[in-house]
Amino acid sequence: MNTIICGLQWGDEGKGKIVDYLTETADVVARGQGGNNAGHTVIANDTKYILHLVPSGILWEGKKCIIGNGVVMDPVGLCKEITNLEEAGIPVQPDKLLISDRAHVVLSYHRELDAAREAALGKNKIGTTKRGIGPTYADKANRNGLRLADMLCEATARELIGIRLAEANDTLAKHDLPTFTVDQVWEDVAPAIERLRPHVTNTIPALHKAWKDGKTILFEGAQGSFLDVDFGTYPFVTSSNTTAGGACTGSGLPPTAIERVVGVCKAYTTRVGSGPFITENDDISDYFHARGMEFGATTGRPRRCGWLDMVLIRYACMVNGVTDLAVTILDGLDERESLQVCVAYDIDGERHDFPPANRAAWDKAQPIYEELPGWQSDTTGARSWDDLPENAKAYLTRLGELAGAPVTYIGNGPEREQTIVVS
Ligand code: 2SA
Ligand code: MG
Repeated sequence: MNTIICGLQWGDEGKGKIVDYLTETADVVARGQGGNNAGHTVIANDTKYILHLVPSGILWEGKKCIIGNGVVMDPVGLCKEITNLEEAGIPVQPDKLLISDRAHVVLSYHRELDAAREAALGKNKIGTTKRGIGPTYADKANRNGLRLADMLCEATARELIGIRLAEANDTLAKHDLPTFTVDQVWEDVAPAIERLRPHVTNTIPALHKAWKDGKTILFEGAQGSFLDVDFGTYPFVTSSNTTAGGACTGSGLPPTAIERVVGVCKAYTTRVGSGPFITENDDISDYFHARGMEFGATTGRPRRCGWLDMVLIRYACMVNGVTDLAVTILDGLDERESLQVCVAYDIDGERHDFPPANRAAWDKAQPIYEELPGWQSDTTGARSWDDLPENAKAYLTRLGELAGAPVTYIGNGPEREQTIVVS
């Protein structure tokens, strides 16, 4: 079944692990949005891999990986990632990793512009990963971006970079930041472009052929639904559509090809970067950080942590059309005595079942909690639904009810085997 996997919270839901699990039965694994702001942690054969741009399918033999047109691709970052994989004994041949010639390219000035904007915003900053994601998508929408196809011809690339730099340098100079010459930008990226050239192709016919040949295609979402530029906690979002629709616009595979949407959420909530987080809780944050858990996979930043927020997940299930839920890091709650689940928000004394749009309402929203008993036992060894403690089953059942979608997968540890399928 052609499947989209998407995050239902603010990213870091453990999508990498679920993608890796579902890859066993897939032929093609594709990315349709985001860039190397993503950090997907996968543990396979006792080795921990952190992937940023390369789809997790690379860790399997005989799977095709596609970086689609909707991705913003940092050529230098991608080359580093490929080198790391090859050094770890994972081959990345051109026919194993195809990169869309329509993907927009992140260049050095995008990273600078990202940092400049964050600095200018001061206390109102978004908390971006400073990977140049926002400025690259902005250029795409503004029609002055560079696509990978343009980068394959030095003369075209230099000309387009020159046009863009005329404006970008003004902005950088205004912030007292160093400006760029065309030579600098080109030379920074040229070796990476040469390295990637054999991978670059029109990925759309390849994807359609796979579909028509009855192959199974898996879309690996990056970030989460509440970082979606349309559906998220705007403006504290990333610049792409992280929800299910983004997989189609970001790859050229139509919605009619999609048969299943797996929504991934943690058994609690985390967020990295600024913006509203109604169930945030210092005690939970300290608890995870003390265990070395919940640090950003790309930037190492400590993630903010809190209770499960079903207002978010309910809405994300609607927007993504979730057919199956995957609940990860259930074991993260193993030691808790009692658990809070946010079922609605109170805003000015009124109950809200869905997230608000306006910023003042987010500032005023208070969680309405339902308390559930913890299970206070180790779930990491469970291999089936029946192995789980009763209170854990009750927690997951309530989660599914509130979400309006069935819990099909449960993650109870980082290893591939620690994935329970609920039949
Ligand atoms: P950006 O860089 O423009 O996309 O940042 C905008 C917001 O999106 C958030 N964002 C993320 N949130 C969670 N995980 C992400 N990936 C890394 C990870 C992040 C890290 O897996 O941990 O290592 O810090 C990710 N990427 C973007 C970001 O925090 C901003 O709130
Ligand atoms: Mg991550």
